[in-house]
Amino acid sequence: MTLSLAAPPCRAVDACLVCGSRDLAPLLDLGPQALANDLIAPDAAAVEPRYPLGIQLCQSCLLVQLTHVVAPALMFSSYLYVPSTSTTWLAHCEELADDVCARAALRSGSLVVEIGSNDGALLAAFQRRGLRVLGVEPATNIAAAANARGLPTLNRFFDEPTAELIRREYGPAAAVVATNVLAHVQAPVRVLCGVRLLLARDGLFVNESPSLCDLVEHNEFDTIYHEHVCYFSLHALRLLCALAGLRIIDAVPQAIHGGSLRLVAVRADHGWTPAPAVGPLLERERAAGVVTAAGLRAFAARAAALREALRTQVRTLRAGGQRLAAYGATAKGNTLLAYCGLSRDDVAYIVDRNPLKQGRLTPGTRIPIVAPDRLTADPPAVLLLLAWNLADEIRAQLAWFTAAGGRFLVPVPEPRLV
Ligand code: JHZ
Ligand code: ZN
Repeated sequence: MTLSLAAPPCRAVDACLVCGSRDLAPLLDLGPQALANDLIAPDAAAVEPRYPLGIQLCQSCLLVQLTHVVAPALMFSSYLYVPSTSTTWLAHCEELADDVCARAALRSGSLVVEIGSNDGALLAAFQRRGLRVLGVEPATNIAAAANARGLPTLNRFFDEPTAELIRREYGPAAAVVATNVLAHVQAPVRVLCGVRLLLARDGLFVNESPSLCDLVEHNEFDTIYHEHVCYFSLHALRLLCALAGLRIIDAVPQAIHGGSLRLVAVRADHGWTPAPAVGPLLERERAAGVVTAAGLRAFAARAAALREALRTQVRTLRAGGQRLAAYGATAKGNTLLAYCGLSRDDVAYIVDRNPLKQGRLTPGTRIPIVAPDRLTADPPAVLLLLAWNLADEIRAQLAWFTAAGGRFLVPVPEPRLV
Protein backbone atom coordinates (compact mmCIF):
# COMPACT_ATOMS: atom_id res chain seq x y z
CA MET A 1 0.00 0.00 0.00
CA THR A 2 1.31 3.48 -0.79
CA LEU A 3 1.43 6.03 2.00
CA SER A 4 -0.40 9.27 1.44
CA LEU A 5 1.53 11.79 3.48
CA ALA A 6 0.36 14.76 1.44
CA ALA A 7 -2.11 15.52 4.25
CA PRO A 8 -0.69 17.44 7.25
CA PRO A 9 0.21 15.07 10.11
CA CYS A 10 -2.26 16.77 12.45
CA ARG A 11 -5.08 19.31 12.08
CA ALA A 12 -7.48 21.04 14.46
CA VAL A 13 -11.13 20.03 14.10
CA ASP A 14 -12.98 23.35 13.96
CA ALA A 15 -16.08 22.02 12.18
CA CYS A 16 -17.91 18.81 13.13
CA LEU A 17 -16.56 15.81 11.24
CA VAL A 18 -20.09 14.66 10.46
CA CYS A 19 -22.44 17.63 10.18
CA GLY A 20 -19.97 20.51 9.64
CA SER A 21 -21.40 22.56 12.52
CA ARG A 22 -19.01 24.92 14.30
CA ASP A 23 -20.97 24.65 17.52
CA LEU A 24 -18.30 22.55 19.19
CA ALA A 25 -18.02 22.50 23.00
CA PRO A 26 -14.57 21.58 24.39
CA LEU A 27 -14.83 18.88 27.06
CA LEU A 28 -11.51 17.43 28.17
CA ASP A 29 -7.91 18.36 27.35
CA LEU A 30 -5.44 15.51 27.88
CA GLY A 31 -2.41 17.54 26.79
CA PRO A 32 0.04 16.89 23.95
CA GLN A 33 0.56 13.15 23.54
CA ALA A 34 2.55 10.74 21.38
CA LEU A 35 0.63 8.28 19.18
CA ALA A 36 -0.61 5.50 21.44
CA ASN A 37 0.50 2.54 19.32
CA ASP A 38 3.70 4.13 18.01
CA LEU A 39 5.92 1.95 20.17
CA ILE A 40 9.55 3.02 19.98
CA ALA A 41 12.50 0.88 18.93
CA PRO A 42 15.12 1.05 21.72
CA ASP A 43 17.74 2.48 19.35
CA ALA A 44 15.42 5.16 17.89
CA ALA A 45 17.27 8.43 17.59
CA ALA A 46 14.37 10.76 16.75
CA VAL A 47 11.99 12.07 19.40
CA GLU A 48 8.45 10.85 18.81
CA PRO A 49 6.08 13.67 17.79
CA ARG A 50 3.31 14.72 20.18
CA TYR A 51 -0.06 16.02 19.06
CA PRO A 52 -2.78 17.77 21.08
CA LEU A 53 -5.26 15.27 22.53
CA GLY A 54 -8.72 16.36 23.60
CA ILE A 55 -12.40 15.79 22.96
CA GLN A 56 -15.31 18.06 22.11
CA LEU A 57 -19.07 17.72 21.64
CA CYS A 58 -20.86 18.81 18.48
CA GLN A 59 -23.95 20.43 19.96
CA SER A 60 -25.72 20.02 16.66
CA CYS A 61 -25.44 16.26 15.89
CA LEU A 62 -24.22 15.18 19.39
CA LEU A 63 -21.09 13.46 18.09
CA VAL A 64 -18.20 13.52 20.58
CA GLN A 65 -14.97 13.80 18.60
CA LEU A 66 -11.30 14.69 18.92
CA THR A 67 -10.23 18.32 18.96
CA HIS A 68 -7.27 17.41 16.66
CA VAL A 69 -7.01 14.56 14.17
CA VAL A 70 -3.84 12.82 12.97
CA ALA A 71 -3.34 11.56 9.40
CA PRO A 72 -4.55 7.91 9.32
CA ALA A 73 -1.52 6.72 7.30
CA LEU A 74 0.68 7.67 10.28
CA MET A 75 -1.27 5.37 12.60
CA PHE A 76 -2.63 2.50 10.56
CA SER A 77 -0.29 1.65 7.67
CA SER A 78 1.74 -0.61 9.91
CA TYR A 79 0.25 -1.84 13.18
CA LEU A 80 1.44 -3.68 16.26
CA TYR A 81 -1.90 -4.35 17.95
CA VAL A 82 -3.47 -7.75 17.34
CA PRO A 83 -6.57 -8.47 19.43
CA SER A 84 -6.13 -12.23 19.19
CA THR A 85 -3.48 -12.23 21.96
CA SER A 86 -6.55 -12.34 24.23
CA THR A 87 -8.71 -15.44 24.69
CA THR A 88 -11.51 -13.10 25.83
CA TRP A 89 -11.44 -11.61 22.32
CA LEU A 90 -11.34 -15.00 20.58
CA ALA A 91 -14.39 -16.14 22.57
CA HIS A 92 -16.10 -12.87 21.68
CA CYS A 93 -15.46 -13.54 17.97
CA GLU A 94 -17.16 -16.95 18.20
CA GLU A 95 -20.22 -15.46 19.86
CA LEU A 96 -20.34 -12.57 17.40
CA ALA A 97 -20.09 -14.92 14.41
CA ASP A 98 -22.94 -17.04 15.80
CA ASP A 99 -25.05 -13.95 16.38
CA VAL A 100 -24.49 -12.61 12.85
CA CYS A 101 -25.22 -16.03 11.30
CA ALA A 102 -28.47 -16.34 13.26
CA ARG A 103 -29.64 -12.80 12.53
CA ALA A 104 -28.78 -12.75 8.84
CA ALA A 105 -29.84 -16.36 8.09
CA LEU A 106 -26.55 -16.80 6.23
CA ARG A 107 -26.21 -19.79 3.93
CA SER A 108 -23.07 -21.73 3.14
CA GLY A 109 -21.05 -19.62 0.69
CA SER A 110 -22.70 -16.27 1.60
CA LEU A 111 -20.22 -13.40 1.50
CA VAL A 112 -19.19 -11.80 4.80
CA VAL A 113 -16.95 -8.73 4.51
CA GLU A 114 -15.09 -7.40 7.53
CA ILE A 115 -13.84 -3.82 7.63
CA GLY A 116 -10.61 -3.38 9.60
CA SER A 117 -10.14 -7.14 9.84
CA ASN A 118 -6.74 -6.97 11.59
CA ASP A 119 -5.16 -10.45 11.76
CA GLY A 120 -8.42 -12.13 10.76
CA ALA A 121 -9.54 -13.65 14.08
CA LEU A 122 -13.19 -12.82 13.35
CA LEU A 123 -12.91 -13.73 9.64
CA ALA A 124 -11.61 -17.15 10.69
CA ALA A 125 -14.68 -17.66 12.88
CA PHE A 126 -16.95 -16.96 9.88
CA GLN A 127 -14.82 -19.15 7.63
CA ARG A 128 -15.20 -22.06 10.08
CA ARG A 129 -18.95 -21.62 9.72
CA GLY A 130 -18.76 -22.29 5.97
CA LEU A 131 -19.00 -18.68 4.80
CA ARG A 132 -17.04 -16.92 2.08
CA VAL A 133 -15.00 -14.21 3.78
CA LEU A 134 -13.13 -11.11 2.72
CA GLY A 135 -11.24 -8.71 4.97
CA VAL A 136 -10.23 -5.11 4.36
CA GLU A 137 -7.25 -4.00 6.43
CA PRO A 138 -4.98 -0.97 5.93
CA ALA A 139 -1.97 -2.27 7.91
CA THR A 140 0.33 -3.94 5.39
CA ASN A 141 2.10 -6.18 7.94
CA ILE A 142 -1.16 -7.43 9.43
CA ALA A 143 -3.04 -7.90 6.12
CA ALA A 144 -0.10 -10.01 4.89
CA ALA A 145 -0.29 -12.19 8.01
CA ALA A 146 -4.03 -12.74 7.48
CA ASN A 147 -3.55 -13.64 3.79
CA ALA A 148 -0.79 -16.07 4.79
CA ARG A 149 -3.33 -17.78 7.10
CA GLY A 150 -5.71 -18.28 4.16
CA LEU A 151 -7.99 -15.38 5.10
CA PRO A 152 -8.37 -13.27 1.92
CA THR A 153 -7.67 -9.67 2.87
CA LEU A 154 -7.44 -6.51 0.75
CA ASN A 155 -4.68 -4.20 1.99
CA ARG A 156 -6.41 -0.83 1.89
CA PHE A 157 -8.62 1.58 3.79
CA PHE A 158 -12.36 0.91 3.37
CA ASP A 159 -14.22 3.63 1.47
CA GLU A 160 -16.87 3.86 -1.25
CA PRO A 161 -14.49 2.97 -4.13
CA THR A 162 -13.39 -0.11 -2.13
CA ALA A 163 -17.03 -1.08 -1.61
CA GLU A 164 -17.71 -0.75 -5.36
CA LEU A 165 -14.65 -2.83 -6.19
CA ILE A 166 -15.71 -5.60 -3.79
CA ARG A 167 -19.28 -5.63 -5.09
CA ARG A 168 -17.99 -5.88 -8.66
CA GLU A 169 -15.47 -8.63 -8.00
CA TYR A 170 -17.07 -10.64 -5.18
CA GLY A 171 -20.77 -9.72 -5.37
CA PRO A 172 -23.00 -8.05 -2.76
CA ALA A 173 -22.36 -8.89 0.89
CA ALA A 174 -24.87 -10.84 2.96
CA ALA A 175 -23.22 -9.31 6.00
CA VAL A 176 -20.73 -6.53 6.59
CA VAL A 177 -19.10 -6.52 10.02
CA ALA A 178 -16.82 -4.02 11.69
CA THR A 179 -15.39 -4.09 15.20
CA ASN A 180 -13.39 -1.21 16.67
CA VAL A 181 -13.02 0.55 13.35
CA LEU A 182 -15.82 3.10 12.87
CA ALA A 183 -14.53 5.15 15.81
CA HIS A 184 -11.13 5.27 14.08
CA VAL A 185 -12.24 7.12 10.95
CA GLN A 186 -12.50 10.83 10.27
CA ALA A 187 -15.40 10.44 7.84
CA PRO A 188 -17.64 7.78 9.42
CA VAL A 189 -20.60 8.62 7.16
CA ARG A 190 -18.48 7.90 4.08
CA VAL A 191 -17.61 4.47 5.51
CA LEU A 192 -21.29 3.82 6.23
CA CYS A 193 -22.17 4.89 2.66
CA GLY A 194 -19.64 2.28 1.50
CA VAL A 195 -21.39 -0.31 3.67
CA ARG A 196 -24.75 0.67 2.17
CA LEU A 197 -23.28 0.23 -1.33
CA LEU A 198 -21.84 -3.17 -0.53
CA LEU A 199 -24.83 -4.73 1.25
CA ALA A 200 -27.20 -7.07 -0.56
CA ARG A 201 -30.82 -5.86 -0.39
CA ASP A 202 -31.51 -8.01 2.67
CA GLY A 203 -27.92 -7.77 3.97
CA LEU A 204 -27.02 -6.96 7.53
CA PHE A 205 -24.46 -4.51 8.91
CA VAL A 206 -23.14 -5.36 12.36
CA ASN A 207 -20.85 -2.82 13.99
CA GLU A 208 -19.19 -2.81 17.40
CA SER A 209 -17.55 0.29 18.76
CA PRO A 210 -16.66 1.38 22.28
CA SER A 211 -19.71 2.94 23.91
CA LEU A 212 -19.55 6.57 25.02
CA CYS A 213 -22.06 5.74 27.73
CA ASP A 214 -19.69 3.17 29.29
CA LEU A 215 -16.73 5.50 28.84
CA VAL A 216 -18.53 8.18 30.83
CA GLU A 217 -20.17 5.91 33.40
CA HIS A 218 -16.90 4.14 34.24
CA ASN A 219 -14.43 7.05 33.90
CA GLU A 220 -12.61 5.35 31.01
CA PHE A 221 -10.86 8.57 29.95
CA ASP A 222 -7.80 6.51 28.97
CA THR A 223 -9.64 5.08 25.94
CA ILE A 224 -9.29 8.57 24.45
CA TYR A 225 -6.31 8.63 22.07
CA HIS A 226 -5.64 9.80 18.52
CA GLU A 227 -6.70 6.49 16.93
CA HIS A 228 -10.17 7.01 18.37
CA VAL A 229 -11.53 9.96 16.45
CA CYS A 230 -15.21 9.51 17.41
CA TYR A 231 -16.85 8.49 20.71
CA PHE A 232 -20.27 7.18 19.80
CA SER A 233 -23.53 7.44 21.61
CA LEU A 234 -26.54 5.70 20.12
CA HIS A 235 -27.99 9.19 19.72
CA ALA A 236 -25.18 10.12 17.30
CA LEU A 237 -25.10 6.72 15.58
CA ARG A 238 -28.77 7.00 14.67
CA LEU A 239 -28.09 10.16 12.71
CA LEU A 240 -24.93 8.79 11.09
CA CYS A 241 -26.74 5.70 9.86
CA ALA A 242 -29.67 7.74 8.56
CA LEU A 243 -27.29 10.00 6.61
CA ALA A 244 -25.85 6.90 4.92
CA GLY A 245 -29.20 5.28 4.05
CA LEU A 246 -29.00 2.69 6.83
CA ARG A 247 -31.54 1.98 9.57
CA ILE A 248 -30.68 0.65 13.03
CA ILE A 249 -32.77 -2.38 13.93
CA ASP A 250 -31.05 -3.41 17.13
CA ALA A 251 -28.42 -2.24 19.62
CA VAL A 252 -26.99 -4.59 22.23
CA PRO A 253 -24.49 -3.52 24.92
CA GLN A 254 -21.35 -5.69 25.12
CA ALA A 255 -18.84 -6.02 27.96
CA ILE A 256 -15.82 -6.18 25.64
CA HIS A 257 -13.21 -3.37 25.73
CA GLY A 258 -14.73 -1.78 28.82
CA GLY A 259 -18.21 -1.62 27.23
CA SER A 260 -19.11 -1.53 23.56
CA LEU A 261 -22.31 -1.27 21.58
CA ARG A 262 -23.22 -3.90 19.00
CA LEU A 263 -25.28 -2.13 16.40
CA VAL A 264 -27.33 -4.02 13.83
CA ALA A 265 -28.45 -2.04 10.79
CA VAL A 266 -30.04 -2.71 7.41
CA ARG A 267 -30.51 -0.76 4.22
CA ALA A 268 -33.15 1.89 4.82
CA ASP A 269 -35.10 0.58 1.80
CA HIS A 270 -35.56 -2.80 3.49
CA GLY A 271 -38.65 -3.37 5.63
CA TRP A 272 -37.20 -4.63 8.94
CA THR A 273 -38.76 -3.56 12.21
CA PRO A 274 -36.57 -2.04 14.92
CA ALA A 275 -36.13 -4.02 18.16
CA PRO A 276 -37.47 -2.38 21.35
CA ALA A 277 -33.96 -2.32 22.92
CA VAL A 278 -33.15 1.03 21.33
CA GLY A 279 -35.50 3.21 23.47
CA PRO A 280 -34.10 2.21 26.91
CA LEU A 281 -30.53 2.69 25.66
CA LEU A 282 -31.30 6.22 24.55
CA GLU A 283 -32.77 6.86 27.98
CA ARG A 284 -29.66 5.41 29.70
CA GLU A 285 -27.48 7.76 27.63
CA ARG A 286 -29.48 10.81 28.68
CA ALA A 287 -29.23 9.75 32.34
CA ALA A 288 -25.42 9.27 32.00
CA GLY A 289 -25.11 12.82 30.68
CA VAL A 290 -23.56 11.97 27.33
CA VAL A 291 -25.72 14.22 25.19
CA THR A 292 -24.97 17.54 26.88
CA ALA A 293 -21.77 19.53 27.37
CA ALA A 294 -22.59 19.87 31.10
CA GLY A 295 -22.94 16.10 31.56
CA LEU A 296 -19.72 15.43 29.67
CA ARG A 297 -17.81 18.10 31.60
CA ALA A 298 -18.83 16.36 34.82
CA PHE A 299 -17.09 13.29 33.40
CA ALA A 300 -14.02 15.40 32.58
CA ALA A 301 -13.90 16.56 36.20
CA ARG A 302 -14.02 12.91 37.35
CA ALA A 303 -11.08 12.12 35.03
CA ALA A 304 -9.06 14.95 36.62
CA ALA A 305 -9.93 13.65 40.11
CA LEU A 306 -8.91 10.13 39.08
CA ARG A 307 -5.56 11.46 37.92
CA GLU A 308 -4.90 13.03 41.34
CA ALA A 309 -6.02 9.89 43.17
CA LEU A 310 -3.77 7.65 41.04
CA ARG A 311 -0.74 9.92 41.44
CA THR A 312 -1.24 9.97 45.20
CA GLN A 313 -1.62 6.20 45.28
CA VAL A 314 1.59 5.65 43.28
CA ARG A 315 3.52 8.17 45.38
CA THR A 316 2.37 6.49 48.60
CA LEU A 317 3.34 3.03 47.35
CA ARG A 318 6.78 4.21 46.30
CA ALA A 319 7.32 6.07 49.55
CA GLY A 320 6.56 2.78 51.33
CA GLY A 321 9.27 1.02 49.30
CA GLN A 322 6.83 -0.80 47.01
CA ARG A 323 8.12 -1.22 43.46
CA LEU A 324 5.66 -0.92 40.55
CA ALA A 325 5.55 -2.49 37.11
CA ALA A 326 2.56 -2.59 34.74
CA TYR A 327 0.63 -5.22 32.80
CA GLY A 328 -0.46 -4.61 29.18
CA ALA A 329 1.30 -2.21 26.79
CA THR A 330 -2.11 -1.00 25.72
CA ALA A 331 -2.99 2.03 23.64
CA LYS A 332 -5.10 3.31 26.53
CA GLY A 333 -2.18 2.72 28.89
CA ASN A 334 -0.25 5.42 27.09
CA THR A 335 -3.00 7.97 27.63
CA LEU A 336 -3.18 7.00 31.28
CA LEU A 337 0.58 7.25 31.86
CA ALA A 338 0.93 10.55 30.00
CA TYR A 339 -2.16 12.25 31.46
CA CYS A 340 -1.31 11.11 35.00
CA GLY A 341 2.34 12.11 34.59
CA LEU A 342 3.69 8.64 35.46
CA SER A 343 7.21 7.92 34.28
CA ARG A 344 9.83 5.20 34.14
CA ASP A 345 10.71 6.14 37.73
CA ASP A 346 7.20 5.12 38.76
CA VAL A 347 6.77 2.05 36.53
CA ALA A 348 9.90 -0.09 36.09
CA TYR A 349 8.65 -2.05 33.06
CA ILE A 350 5.48 -3.16 31.29
CA VAL A 351 4.82 -6.80 30.43
CA ASP A 352 2.89 -7.77 27.33
CA ARG A 353 2.30 -11.10 25.65
CA ASN A 354 2.39 -9.66 22.11
CA PRO A 355 5.89 -10.39 20.70
CA LEU A 356 5.53 -7.44 18.29
CA LYS A 357 5.49 -5.08 21.29
CA GLN A 358 8.25 -6.69 23.34
CA GLY A 359 11.66 -5.03 23.22
CA ARG A 360 10.12 -1.64 22.41
CA LEU A 361 9.46 1.42 24.57
CA THR A 362 6.17 3.15 25.26
CA PRO A 363 5.77 6.34 23.21
CA GLY A 364 6.29 9.51 25.20
CA THR A 365 7.10 7.80 28.48
CA ARG A 366 9.76 5.37 27.13
CA ILE A 367 9.06 2.57 29.58
CA PRO A 368 10.50 -0.79 28.41
CA ILE A 369 8.00 -3.42 27.21
CA VAL A 370 9.05 -6.94 28.12
CA ALA A 371 7.79 -10.53 27.94
CA PRO A 372 5.67 -11.79 30.89
CA ASP A 373 8.49 -14.05 32.17
CA ARG A 374 10.14 -10.90 33.58
CA LEU A 375 7.48 -11.04 36.29
CA THR A 376 8.90 -14.27 37.68
CA ALA A 377 12.53 -13.18 37.29
CA ASP A 378 12.09 -9.69 38.73
CA PRO A 379 8.67 -9.45 40.44
CA PRO A 380 7.35 -6.03 41.48
CA ALA A 381 5.24 -5.51 44.61
CA VAL A 382 2.41 -3.97 42.59
CA LEU A 383 1.25 -4.34 38.98
CA LEU A 384 -0.57 -1.37 37.49
CA LEU A 385 -3.19 -2.98 35.28
CA LEU A 386 -3.18 -1.01 32.03
CA ALA A 387 -5.32 -3.71 30.34
CA TRP A 388 -8.04 -3.39 33.01
CA ASN A 389 -10.63 -4.47 30.42
CA LEU A 390 -9.03 -7.94 30.43
CA ALA A 391 -8.65 -8.12 34.23
CA ASP A 392 -10.32 -11.52 34.64
CA GLU A 393 -8.19 -13.19 31.99
CA ILE A 394 -4.95 -11.65 33.23
CA ARG A 395 -5.57 -12.20 36.94
CA ALA A 396 -6.39 -15.87 36.27
CA GLN A 397 -2.95 -16.28 34.63
CA LEU A 398 -1.22 -14.48 37.48
CA ALA A 399 -2.77 -16.31 40.42
CA TRP A 400 0.80 -17.16 41.51
CA PHE A 401 1.65 -13.45 41.69
CA THR A 402 -1.18 -12.63 44.09
CA ALA A 403 -0.56 -15.85 46.04
CA ALA A 404 3.01 -14.61 46.59
CA GLY A 405 1.67 -11.33 48.00
CA GLY A 406 1.71 -9.24 44.79
CA ARG A 407 -1.11 -6.76 44.29
CA PHE A 408 -2.82 -5.20 41.29
CA LEU A 409 -3.48 -1.48 41.04
CA VAL A 410 -6.59 -1.16 38.88
CA PRO A 411 -6.87 2.46 37.64
CA VAL A 412 -10.53 2.72 36.54
CA PRO A 413 -13.34 3.49 37.40
CA GLU A 414 -11.23 4.73 40.33
CA PRO A 415 -7.80 3.56 41.47
CA ARG A 416 -7.95 0.60 43.84
CA LEU A 417 -5.48 -2.01 45.08
CA VAL A 418 -6.66 -5.60 44.84
P1 JHZ B 1 -6.37 -4.11 24.59
C1 JHZ B 1 -6.73 -1.46 21.16
O1 JHZ B 1 -6.55 -0.79 22.38
C2 JHZ B 1 -6.39 -0.53 20.03
P2 JHZ B 1 -5.72 -1.40 23.58
C3 JHZ B 1 -7.50 -0.20 19.11
N1 JHZ B 1 -7.30 1.14 18.59
C4 JHZ B 1 -8.83 -0.21 19.73
O2 JHZ B 1 -9.73 0.37 19.22
C5 JHZ B 1 -9.04 -0.95 20.97
O3 JHZ B 1 -8.06 -1.95 21.12
C6 JHZ B 1 -10.39 -1.55 21.04
C7 JHZ B 1 -1.85 -7.71 26.12
N2 JHZ B 1 -2.23 -8.94 26.84
O4 JHZ B 1 -7.10 -5.19 23.89
C8 JHZ B 1 -2.17 -7.77 24.65
C9 JHZ B 1 -1.23 -9.62 27.49
O5 JHZ B 1 -0.07 -9.26 27.44
O6 JHZ B 1 -6.87 -3.78 25.93
C10 JHZ B 1 -2.40 -6.33 24.30
O7 JHZ B 1 -1.17 -5.69 23.98
N3 JHZ B 1 -1.59 -10.75 28.19
C11 JHZ B 1 -7.53 -1.18 17.98
O8 JHZ B 1 -4.30 -1.50 23.17
C12 JHZ B 1 -2.96 -5.73 25.59
O9 JHZ B 1 -2.60 -6.62 26.63
C13 JHZ B 1 -2.86 -11.19 28.27
O10 JHZ B 1 -3.13 -12.20 28.93
O11 JHZ B 1 -6.03 -0.57 24.76
C14 JHZ B 1 -4.47 -5.61 25.56
O12 JHZ B 1 -4.82 -4.56 24.72
C15 JHZ B 1 -3.88 -10.45 27.59
C16 JHZ B 1 -5.30 -10.91 27.65
C17 JHZ B 1 -3.51 -9.33 26.89
O13 JHZ B 1 -6.39 -2.87 23.64
ZN1 ZN C 1 -22.05 17.48 14.22
